[in-house]
Amino acid sequence: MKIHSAEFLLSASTTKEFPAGKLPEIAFAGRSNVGKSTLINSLLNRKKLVKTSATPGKTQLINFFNINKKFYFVDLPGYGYAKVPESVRWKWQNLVETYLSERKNLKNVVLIIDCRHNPTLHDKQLLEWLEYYKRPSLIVASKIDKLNRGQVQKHLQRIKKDLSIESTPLGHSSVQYCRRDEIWKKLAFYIES
Ligand SMILES: Nc1nc2c(ncn2[C@@H]2O[C@H](COP(=O)(O)OP(=O)(O)O)[C@@H](O)[C@H]2O)c(=O)[nH]1
Ligand SMILES: [Mg+2]
Repeated sequence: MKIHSAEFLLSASTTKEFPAGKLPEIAFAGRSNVGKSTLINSLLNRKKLVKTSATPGKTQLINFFNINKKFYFVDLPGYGYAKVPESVRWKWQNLVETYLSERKNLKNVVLIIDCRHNPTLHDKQLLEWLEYYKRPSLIVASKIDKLNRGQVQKHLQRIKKDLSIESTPLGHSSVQYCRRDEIWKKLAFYIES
């Protein structure tokens, strides 16, 4: 995909703030700190369009980015961060669940899992949820540069088995920029369909 423009549009804290119009959307979901914002930057070839953070739990809003004035990338707040107060967590969950279940523009949800760890209960619940709402998803295993070459396949197969999914997750590293073309090819299909 050739990126001509990539601009931050808005941060939504309520459903009323979601952008109007019909542009297709690709959302990025996963545990806090798994590499959602980094993957977006890596796909767009931008270093700092989306703020990344070594401190987990920073993004509490749904952030929309307008790409090529043709579609949106949507950075969802990360889940599973223990230090967030219950009341705040409930609010995010509500916002994200409404977005995922009702948003007509949403074409695909990229679920990101850290390749080094087993998928969490939250990851599994989200996937079941997406299946229930018949939302197509793409599983990306992040940070594969943290594993030895020989270990990568083993870890990808373990994630596949653990999530009971049909295709092997795509392993990605924002350090080595690997498999970006493959991820784009899959996403382009949903953006264009
Ligand atoms: N080595 C390595 N570090 C990564 C990779 N992706 C993300 N990170 C780091 O992981 C941390 C969290 O990334 P971020 O994108 O902010 O996670 P988010 O909370 O899911 O949006 C940051 O310190 C990133 O630099 C990757 O592919 N390889
Ligand atoms: Mg983030």
